[in-house]
Amino acid sequence: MTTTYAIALGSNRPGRHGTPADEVRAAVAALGDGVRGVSAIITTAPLGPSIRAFANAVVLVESAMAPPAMLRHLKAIERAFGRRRGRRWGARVIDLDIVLWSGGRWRSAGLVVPHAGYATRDFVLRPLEQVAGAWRAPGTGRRVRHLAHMVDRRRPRP
Ligand code: PH2
Ligand code: MG
Ligand code: MG
Repeated sequence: MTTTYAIALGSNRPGRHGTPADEVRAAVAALGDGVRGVSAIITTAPLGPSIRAFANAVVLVESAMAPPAMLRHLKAIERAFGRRRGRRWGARVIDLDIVLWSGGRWRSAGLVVPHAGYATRDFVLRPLEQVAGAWRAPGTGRRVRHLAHMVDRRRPRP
């Protein structure tokens, strides 16, 4: 049986593929055949201690893998891109996070789905809305597009 994952991608450090946006594009390619939808790549202000702006995107990936296997797959891609374990939320060449899964909720060692912070992060919700606006987030009963509009309203405008 195949399931669908929404995977958030982020980069705020150049790597061997080029700029952070190039790293995000290369990571989408590395996700391969299962990719079903790709958002725009947006530039976002860092949340947390990092100084450099992020390139962020979200893709939908169809896969028969269970969440722990998908997590291992994403970590292997991160390592192949030169990601090193470092300070929490430090600058990174690529970050691949499972945000939502069509199977609903999952909880095991080191993995919680839906992603703990996504519902309040505009850098996840804005691209997520582009590929999965009608998806209902478990727990909230709200559609992704509704969550995206809620963070939008909270964001201060110039
Ligand atoms: N990821 C983080 C911490 N802060 N900020 C932005 N703008 N984009 C991210 O992807 C991001 C972040 C932890 O993974
Ligand atoms: Mg992350
Ligand atoms: Mg991560």
